[in-house]
Amino acid sequence: MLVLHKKLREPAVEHIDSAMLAQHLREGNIVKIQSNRFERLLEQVSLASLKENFGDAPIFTHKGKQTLLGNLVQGLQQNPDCAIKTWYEEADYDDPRLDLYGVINLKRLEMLYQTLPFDLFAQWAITQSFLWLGYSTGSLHFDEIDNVLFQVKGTKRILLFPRQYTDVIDGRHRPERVPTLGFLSPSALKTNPWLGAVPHHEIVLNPGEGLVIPAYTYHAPIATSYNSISVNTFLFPHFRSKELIPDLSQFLVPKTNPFTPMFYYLIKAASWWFSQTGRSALKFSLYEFL
Ligand SMILES: O=C(O)CCC(=O)C(=O)O
Repeated sequence: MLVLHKKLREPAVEHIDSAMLAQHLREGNIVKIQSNRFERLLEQVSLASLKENFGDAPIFTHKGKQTLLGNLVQGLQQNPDCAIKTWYEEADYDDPRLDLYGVINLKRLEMLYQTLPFDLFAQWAITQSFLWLGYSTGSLHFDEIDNVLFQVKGTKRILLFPRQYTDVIDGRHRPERVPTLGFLSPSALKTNPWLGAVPHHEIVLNPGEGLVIPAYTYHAPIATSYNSISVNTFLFPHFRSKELIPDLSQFLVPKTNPFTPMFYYLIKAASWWFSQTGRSALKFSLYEFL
């Protein structure tokens, strides 16, 4: 008989510097952090200020539609009480929150991009930062890249499986046969019982708190307030900058993730193109690499 829903303790909050961040990522540690380096972002960002200063910016919703950031903020302000589901309840793909959940590369919001703590990330070859707005749906996935997720406004609950369980669960970017929402519901556990059997963290993020999420760690963030705004930064290590072509291991090892290959030179070229033209040249799924 499998042991269901084994919860790990919430990690203690740490104040980290760049060296500690690198160490945690090397060791694959999930760490809750507090850092005053994000203070300018905390001061400057709210739903109202985003609408006022960046209302015309193009943002992608979780259903893959492009809309204006101002419209998404308005949708959130008009729907502040969407029922919050957990990973344990049945849910369906018509959930209205999928339309009220968007992501945008922070470079499109230049003024905010400049407030990022670049010294914290100085030892990585490339960083890409994204702003997550609204009702994060709690869908389960991992990224192939190390990540720091920082809560700017509102609250978020994140479920994470330590990455030694990644292959046990499935090993793909999004586990197959697992619903986008409610992946710990009784029906979902019938299709993938490992999700209920392996231990996980449930971590609450309040404004000013962040999470270190090592590459390949399955995680599922749920926004627990309509005004949730987070900024994450993907950290591309120097050793991968030698790659001239996408990571071919994804084709050799069928279980790795085909959706987030490392294209070091393509990302470099896309960044240059964006700096010259203001236009994007590289997009995977909802992510524009700028
Ligand atoms: O906060 C969110 O809604 C999604 C963030 C996320 O999945 C990530 O940073 O990898």
